[in-house]
Amino acid sequence: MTFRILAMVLAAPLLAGGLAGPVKLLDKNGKPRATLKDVIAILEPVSAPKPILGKRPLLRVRTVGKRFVPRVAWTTPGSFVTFPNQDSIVHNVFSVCCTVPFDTGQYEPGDTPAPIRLKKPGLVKLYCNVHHKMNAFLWVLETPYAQVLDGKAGLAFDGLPEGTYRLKLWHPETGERIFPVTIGPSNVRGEWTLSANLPPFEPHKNKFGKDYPPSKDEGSY
Ligand SMILES: [Cu+2]
Repeated sequence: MTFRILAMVLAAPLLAGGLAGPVKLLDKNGKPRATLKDVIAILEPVSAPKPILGKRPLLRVRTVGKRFVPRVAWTTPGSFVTFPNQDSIVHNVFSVCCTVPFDTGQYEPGDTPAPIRLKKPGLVKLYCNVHHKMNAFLWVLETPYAQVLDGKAGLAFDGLPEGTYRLKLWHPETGERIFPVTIGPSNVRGEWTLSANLPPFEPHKNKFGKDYPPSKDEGSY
């Protein structure tokens, strides 16, 4: 082993254990939902070493069947997102608050607007100016430890440096819950519960700050 490689190995943070366990998403009546769709788990280092963040690959949030797919996604500051239109109708993606206001303008089926650079960390709420009930949520994160839990399993992180972290669990209908976590030399198991007590759809204005006009097909979402 050359001196240079040895120095790199010694400089690398000590990889310790992982964090894993089930997450429950309870409805208002207390019953667990069948899936964890749209739950995101974010692990933010507190005393643990802060990893170097790289740019992530271009994130594609598609418009399909008058929905954003995926509805919850994440990336890092400086990375790009775009919105391929895979529907047979026009869309107009926009965000007015808070980290990155933008407006793709109306665009046709098959088109993909120019990628948008996400400069600042935070939660970007995505809407469509044509379809009131289209919404999606894009987390811009200063940690690489994040996963969207789209299924029945809980969360599972591994290769985590030792130290303390803040585990943030979020869903559009629960908001954010934060749990302190300590990662040591072995794997840590946990169990976490979220309760959906927010409305499934948050009313909002269009990109002009006005109410959406009544739509003939509102009931078809
Ligand atoms: Cu639309």
